[in-house]
Amino acid sequence: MAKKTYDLLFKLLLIGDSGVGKTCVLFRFSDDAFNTTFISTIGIDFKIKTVELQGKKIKLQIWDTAGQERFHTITTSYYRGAMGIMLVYDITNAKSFENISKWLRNIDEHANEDVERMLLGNKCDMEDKRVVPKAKGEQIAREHGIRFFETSAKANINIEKAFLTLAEDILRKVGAPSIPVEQIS
Ligand SMILES: Nc1nc2c(ncn2[C@@H]2O[C@H](COP(=O)(O)OP(=O)(O)OP(=O)(O)O)[C@@H](O)[C@H]2O)c(=O)[nH]1
Ligand SMILES: *[C@@H]1O[C@H](CO)[C@@H](O)[C@H](O)[C@H]1NC(C)=O
Ligand SMILES: [Mg+2]
Repeated sequence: MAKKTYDLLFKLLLIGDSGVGKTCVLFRFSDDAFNTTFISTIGIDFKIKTVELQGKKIKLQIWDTAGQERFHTITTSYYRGAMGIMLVYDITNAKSFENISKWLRNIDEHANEDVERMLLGNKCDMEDKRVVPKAKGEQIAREHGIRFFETSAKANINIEKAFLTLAEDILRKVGAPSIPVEQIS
C-alpha cells in the first residue's frame, strides 16, 4: 500500500467578483508565477500544495471559483466542504469591495458554520489606481471578526503569508477542538 504523504487535508475556497485576481493569487501560491492575460475561470478549478506547519505535513486542496454570476449555482455547491474561505476584492475596483457583504452573506447561507474566513484586498501593487483605502478593508474585517491582508499576485506581496495564516488558523481549530460543556464530566 502506498504511504500517505501528508498528515492532514485542508480544503480551501477562493471567492469574489470576476477579475479581482483569485486565479492569479492561487497561481502565485501554487506555482510562484503570474500571468497578465485575463482568462476568466469557467465554473471551478483547483490546485494542490503541501505545506509543513508545526511539524505536520498539510495538503492544501484549494478550489478556485468563477466570479461570474452565471456559475453561481455550481460554485456555491463547493462552499459546504470548505474549511477555509478567502474572500477577495480588488483595491482598484470599488464595486468588488461593495460586493464583499454579498459574498459574506453567501458564506452564511452555504458554508459550514465554523468555516475559517479571511479577507484579501488584492492588486495592492497598483497604488496609483487605488480606490479602496486599506482602512476600509480593515474595518469590514474587524466588523466580521476575520483576518485581512492586502495582497499582490503580481508583485508577490502577502500571498504565502495569507495561505499559511489561514492554514494555521484551521490547524489550531482541528488540533484543539472545543469540547461542548455538557460533555465535560
Ligand atoms: N496589477 C495586478 N494585476 C493583477 C493581480 N492579480 C490579478 N491581476 C490581473 O487581473 C486580471 C484578472 O485576474 P484573474 O486571477 O483571472 O481574476 P479572477 O478573480 O480569477 O476572475 P474570474 O475567474 O472571472 O472569477 C488578470 O488580467 C490578472 O493579470 C495583481 O495582484 N496585480
Ligand atoms: C457585484 O455583484 C453584482 C450582483 O451579484 C453583479 O451583477 C456585479 O457584476 C458584481 N460586481 C462586479 C465588479 O463583478
Ligand atoms: Mg479565475
